[in-house]
Amino acid sequence: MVKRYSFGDVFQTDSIPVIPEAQTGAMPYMDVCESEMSLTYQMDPEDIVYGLGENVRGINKRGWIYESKCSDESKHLEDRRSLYAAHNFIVVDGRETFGLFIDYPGILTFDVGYTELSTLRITASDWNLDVYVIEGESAVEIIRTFRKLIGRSYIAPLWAFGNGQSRWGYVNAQDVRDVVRNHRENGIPLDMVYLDIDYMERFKDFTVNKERFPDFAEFVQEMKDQHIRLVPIIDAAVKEEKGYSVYDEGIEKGYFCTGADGKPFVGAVWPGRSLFTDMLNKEARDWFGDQYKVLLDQGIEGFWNDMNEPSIFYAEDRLADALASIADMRDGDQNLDLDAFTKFKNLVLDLSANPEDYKKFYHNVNGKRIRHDQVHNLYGYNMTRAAGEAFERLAPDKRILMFSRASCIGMHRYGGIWQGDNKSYWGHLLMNLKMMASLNMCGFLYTGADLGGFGSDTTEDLVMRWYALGIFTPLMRNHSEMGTRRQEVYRFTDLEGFKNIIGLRYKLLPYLYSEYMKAVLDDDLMFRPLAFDHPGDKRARTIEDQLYLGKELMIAPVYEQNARGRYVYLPERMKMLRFTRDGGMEETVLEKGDHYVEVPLSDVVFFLREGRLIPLSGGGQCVDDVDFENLAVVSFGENAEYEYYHDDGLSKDYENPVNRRVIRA
Ligand code: MIG
Repeated sequence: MVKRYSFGDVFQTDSIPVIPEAQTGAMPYMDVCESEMSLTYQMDPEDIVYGLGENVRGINKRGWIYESKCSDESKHLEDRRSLYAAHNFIVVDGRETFGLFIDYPGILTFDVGYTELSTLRITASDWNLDVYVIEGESAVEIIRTFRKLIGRSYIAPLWAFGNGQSRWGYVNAQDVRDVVRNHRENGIPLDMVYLDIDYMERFKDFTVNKERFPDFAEFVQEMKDQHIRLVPIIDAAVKEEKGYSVYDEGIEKGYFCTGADGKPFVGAVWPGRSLFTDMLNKEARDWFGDQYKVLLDQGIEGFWNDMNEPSIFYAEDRLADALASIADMRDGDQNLDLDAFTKFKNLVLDLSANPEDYKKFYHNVNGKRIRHDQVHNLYGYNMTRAAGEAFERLAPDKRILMFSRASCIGMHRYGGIWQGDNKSYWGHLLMNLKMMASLNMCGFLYTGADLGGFGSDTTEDLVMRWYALGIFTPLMRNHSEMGTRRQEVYRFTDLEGFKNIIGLRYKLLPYLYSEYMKAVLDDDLMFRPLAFDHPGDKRARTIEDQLYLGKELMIAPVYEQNARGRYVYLPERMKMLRFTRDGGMEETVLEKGDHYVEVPLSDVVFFLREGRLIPLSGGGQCVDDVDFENLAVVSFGENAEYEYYHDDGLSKDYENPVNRRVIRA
């Protein structure tokens, strides 16, 4: 059951497609304090608080304070309060079980026992918001009700479940060819190569550098002939440059956000001085979406949207002030004491991602001027919506791959997300796992993290362990930052090991795609905390380093350096499946309880539940190679059966009953 409580003058976010009638009575569960602009709940010691999608820390969000404030947050440190997203949905599970969604485009704080250990307090920056209270028998039921409310999640094409290789630093066609050749020659499956900002003409969206890619359409085709799709990046900001058609047109039509003086607001990003399309203005949004056509026409079928928090390196006027202050300092006393030095240093450090800059520009929503900071969390969402809505117009029968960095709930209907600039830290491998569950709760199913870690130098064992998780995530992509150690798997020593692990992804594809599609179509979770299936099991309620994947499997990746294995808790009897480096598979039945499981670096181990089976394909070098019809099965129990989802993976005939059939042992 869903109840909406409305306060003040609510901005229409379109997070929820069909808005239910507002309630008039008092809100259950939460103490509403309008003067403090907050909602408060006293938590029971046993309560778990789930949700918040993309954010730091655990699956149980208790013990920290989080902010919904889309930020270019490249460190993912434990002391941060937000990452790139604003996912305002939580479930309190315990003495009382209920869900809350705050439909609100500005900055929100979720203090989940930070200020006071047992107090949950949600605070808004102004009191214009809709609060949805969602009730149901269990956390799972509440989440399904919520997911139905927010509308069906974006569906990626089947090929996007292949292995993808990316690096900020593949600058021309030859670099891409080398990546593909190294995979193919070594027998490492590959379906996608991503193009980062260097493919563009001086970082101008919707252009391709002609020296680096002399005939782009031809190159796209050359790659497709090898079963490789190129996936270019699109940045949020548009370069200021007369003669660049996107800039000229946007200026002429008035489609960019404006400053207080009504003139286009200038901030700097990759190309230097840039403008920000008014994604909240429908006409401007349609126009921006139409720009993707240039690349679609050259054979591109997928994109990733970046820097759409939006990330701003510096605002023009702040830079001018900083330079003036530095000039003053230069001319004055250069003996800087602590205070003076701090001030000096911060003049430069505070230029980037300065929240004050979000107060300097405006959107035009149906003729009304709205200051950006009040609707900040809707920007990335509406950039991706621009693309998603355009794809419906430009290629209505085709699935286009789309994922974004910034997001809020609502965007899940138009694209997936990747988990942003993580680092090559072991802790970020574990965070990748945890976030899968929280993101699924908020409607983001096509997701994954940069395998091997984006920032910092990685190591072979970290990359290998990370793949042993990444083969299960819908978005499977190795991506790294310019200047860091190269981390394509063929750069390392144990190629056989990598081949085994990545090869297993392709054997599991019939299962993974099936579970993904069923989760989307049934408003269900693909990845679940153990507690959801064992609400009465106290151990299961605390476990955050193992997850259920669909109804059949439990995964428990190794996430510690030099570990030879790990402890795994089985909330019930299960069959352990071990895939070894020689391509073999071992099956061992384990009883309920704790087990130390050895996991050599190149093995993949996971667990099959009793009475279930999973299909396995024969694998392949690309998704096109995989035979989704002639399947082997692995089962645990005699009467096991499986609901298998299979379609062409390209078109949109999702509801066709022939797509679902039952497989028996
Ligand atoms: O500030 O395009 O998260 O994946 O490689 C860096 C360069 C800008 C951030 C993205 C990252 C990408 C990088 N971009």
